[in-house]
Amino acid sequence: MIRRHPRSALRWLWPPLLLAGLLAFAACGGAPGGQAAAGGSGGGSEAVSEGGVLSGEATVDIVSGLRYSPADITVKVGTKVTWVNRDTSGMVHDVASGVLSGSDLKLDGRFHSPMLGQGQSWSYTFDEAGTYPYLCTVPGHAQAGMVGTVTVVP
Ligand SMILES: [Cu+2]
Repeated sequence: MIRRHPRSALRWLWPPLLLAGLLAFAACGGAPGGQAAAGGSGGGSEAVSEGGVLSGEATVDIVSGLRYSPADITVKVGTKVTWVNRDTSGMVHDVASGVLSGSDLKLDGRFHSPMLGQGQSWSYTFDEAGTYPYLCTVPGHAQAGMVGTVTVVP
């Protein structure tokens, strides 16, 4: 039975119910059997407590002050990380896998972006678990603190 009001102000009746439907898709996963603890094979465990493991896609902003933001992220294997140069000073920066040793750059060649101008971006997909320190190779930048780390977890 439907009752109709003789007067109805329908023009503002737009409840945002569609959003609820989109969220319903996110509930998948879960092991049906429940795995017992398997025997660990040695090695130190890498703590992942940065506030959340990112997956799918992640973005690191290159910001003014010679910094990556956030400098340290933790992602699942297979995550595509995109660095975006948002440094309003107009300086170019890059993203090179390696570490700072003293004042020397020690690149390991796992990845190395081109120089990114303001507004430009570059992406890399991490297909193997591990720890990936990186830095900016513009002279003086890494030494000033322009370093970061991507931690990739299974
Ligand atoms: Cu730089």
